[in-house]
Amino acid sequence: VANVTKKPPFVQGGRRAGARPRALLVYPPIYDFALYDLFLKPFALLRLGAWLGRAGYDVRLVNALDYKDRRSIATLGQPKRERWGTGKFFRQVVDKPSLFAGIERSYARYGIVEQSLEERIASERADVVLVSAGMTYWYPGVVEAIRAVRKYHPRAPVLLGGIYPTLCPEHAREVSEADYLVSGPAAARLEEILGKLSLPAVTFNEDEEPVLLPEANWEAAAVRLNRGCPLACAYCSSRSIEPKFVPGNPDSLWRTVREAYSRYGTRSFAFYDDALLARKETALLPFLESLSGSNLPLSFYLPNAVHLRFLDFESALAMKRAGFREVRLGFESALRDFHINYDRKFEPSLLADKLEYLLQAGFQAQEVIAYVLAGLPRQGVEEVEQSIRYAASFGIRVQLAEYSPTPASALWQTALKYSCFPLAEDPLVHNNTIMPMRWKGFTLEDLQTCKDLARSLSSPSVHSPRLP
Ligand code: B12
Ligand code: SF4
Repeated sequence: VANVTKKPPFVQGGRRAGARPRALLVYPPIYDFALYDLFLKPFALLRLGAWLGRAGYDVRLVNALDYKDRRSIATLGQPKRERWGTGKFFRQVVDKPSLFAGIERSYARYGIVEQSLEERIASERADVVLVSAGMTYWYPGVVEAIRAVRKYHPRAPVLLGGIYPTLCPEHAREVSEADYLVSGPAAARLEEILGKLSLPAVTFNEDEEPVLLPEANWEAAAVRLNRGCPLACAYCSSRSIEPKFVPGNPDSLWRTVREAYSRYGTRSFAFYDDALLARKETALLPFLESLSGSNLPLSFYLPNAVHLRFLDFESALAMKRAGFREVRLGFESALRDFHINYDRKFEPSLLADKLEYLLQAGFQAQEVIAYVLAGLPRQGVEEVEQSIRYAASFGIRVQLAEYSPTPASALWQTALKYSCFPLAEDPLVHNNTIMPMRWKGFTLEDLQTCKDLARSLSSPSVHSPRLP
């Protein structure tokens, strides 16, 4: 009898028929002048992972920003970390791209060493690979990750989504080497792509439930309650990333938090919301109420800041009781005209009342941080100095948020007109460290002076403030 070896029927990517499809999520390394881990997590991928997992996919994550990788520790040393989950990443100084030739700062690759990244990718199997990209100017890490995937999984289709392909789709099409780009929300496009690849359709969930994987939950996790933002500030791209504001489901967030705590002991949670306080009566407040009855030892952080206009005493008190360790506020400027021109966010004279709510609720002044926006097109340094002095005069901490021009924001055309960098050609120069909108009225040296001023004035003493 002839020895017939019967080949198993294969579908896409060499997967045996009937076997669970394998989805590999890849969070790339980052190239930048500086990078601090203020709760930087692959949130979008984890959310997609939940959809894929529910549809029967075997979901695996390769996180290039892992800070516990053994080989990287042996080569580069252990990065300094804080117990609540912030800190440094592995860092290797690399050659600067030629566009940055005149910039006197070192440029670095952040993340696990290349050999570890490749080994992790090689050790996984994949029927489909999903890569997500953060800032537009972080695309070099995306290209590196996709090349590594290609090397070990030449037949696996690679999908790229997130901020970079959403805000710079043409550039991403030319440069990224991905097979499929997803700009903006994933649901419809993902369905279409998976269909084309003869892979099972995913099970969408409107709620912001991420898949819970151990390495995304060490010490800290990112969560999101509401999607999008009801405002449309001229310097922000939120609307093109998520076209409408969708208030979240407090029960679903509570499930996620409880599950992360019981499975992995996660105690710190950072909100990725654009507008956490918007529609708080049906979203944040009920969530905080569920929490306060639970007595779990949890801490909450707001790396993205909240809207001053939506803050009241009730929400301040509920946040304090629930374990918010700090409150970051999107203050931006003390000048009324700034808000009239750019964001209509709030009346700056309201800061005093809003801070009073926070202090009465039990927050210390040093636990309150006001972001002041610096480096907008043709913004003068005096305006930023005034805003720093004004916010700091309440005794709270002040931090600069350095402007990064983003395509699809209302200020983009003005930014193109005044920038001395090729913003439209290469997203690398969206990087706020180089101060893309510098001009004689606000130089790099002025920016440093503002940063020093903010640092020196961020002391706990409380004075009676006066608007400039
Ligand atoms: C959370 C956040 C942060 C966090 C984490 C950053 C990060 N990238 O993870 C922190 C606080 C660290 C941060 C910091 C800053 N941020 Co920020 N941040 C955000 C925010 C609010 C969310 C980003 C995020 O992770 N979203 C998760 C998204 C991607 O998930 P999602 O919506 O579920 O994704 C959907 C789709 O995108 C898609 N998708 C996503 N990935 C993938 C992958 C695949 C394969 C597929 C198929 C689909 C897909 O599917 C999902 C479901 O539909 C955005 C604004 C926004 N609304 O997005 C700004 C934003 C990214 N930040 C911005 C800026 C300017 C900054 C700062 C420079 C601010 C400052 N001046 O200091 C700093 C710099 C960061 C640094 N150097 O460390 C800009 C981007 C600038 C740029 N050039 O790219 C944004 C867009 C805000 C803006 N101004 O418009 N930020
Ligand atoms: S800057 Fe903040 S308030 Fe303004 S549109 Fe963006 S997310 Fe909304």
